[in-house]
Amino acid sequence: MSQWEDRKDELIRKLEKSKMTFRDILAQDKDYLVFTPQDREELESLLQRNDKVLSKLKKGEFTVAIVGLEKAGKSTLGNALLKNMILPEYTERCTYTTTEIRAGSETRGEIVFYSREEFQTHFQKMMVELGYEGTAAIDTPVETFNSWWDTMADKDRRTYDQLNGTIAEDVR
Ligand SMILES: Nc1nc2c(ncn2[C@@H]2O[C@H](COP(=O)(O)OP(=O)(O)OP(=O)(O)O)[C@@H](O)[C@H]2O)c(=O)[nH]1
Ligand SMILES: [Mg+2]
Repeated sequence: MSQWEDRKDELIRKLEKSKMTFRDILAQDKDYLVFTPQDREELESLLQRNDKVLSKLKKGEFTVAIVGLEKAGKSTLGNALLKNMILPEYTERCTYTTTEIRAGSETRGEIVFYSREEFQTHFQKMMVELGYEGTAAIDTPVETFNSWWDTMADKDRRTYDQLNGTIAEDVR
């Protein structure tokens, strides 16, 4: 741990030093003798990225992304890393959405809901992925969906088998 802290402090020092150096050079090069406006723009964007890393390092923040196919064990791995049971784990698809966990002083959760329009757009996108060519409404009864989806089994068995337990299940 102390080794990590030492390396972190060293990186903070280096990043701060390079930031000051570039800021100084840019301030003195008012007439674009050293850097062209394009160079300057590139440097500015690098400095902004530098600032982001610096502020994360100073706060001791870092991001771990867990990405994988459905039911791959992402939530289980996340819970193991957190040594807690925060994320729902199940034998079937269950998380359905991107989840973000941040360290904080209190334990709390924030749920962001789709608006009806956003949900409709999302739903339409899933229907297109299933091969539906028309406009799909979210309040269509599930039986109507099931009879249409059954016809897809004859048309393209491979896609049907592939998506039946995933996107089709989400639509249901
Ligand atoms: N055998 C085995 N099963 C695992 C392992 N990791 C997770 N599982 C099981 O796999 C199932 C799915 O795990 P989840 O963690 O819910 O998977 P997920 O990727 O978060 O799933 P979604 O968020 O729904 O896409 C659960 O029943 C877990 O208990 C593992 O390393 N080995
Ligand atoms: Mg999950």
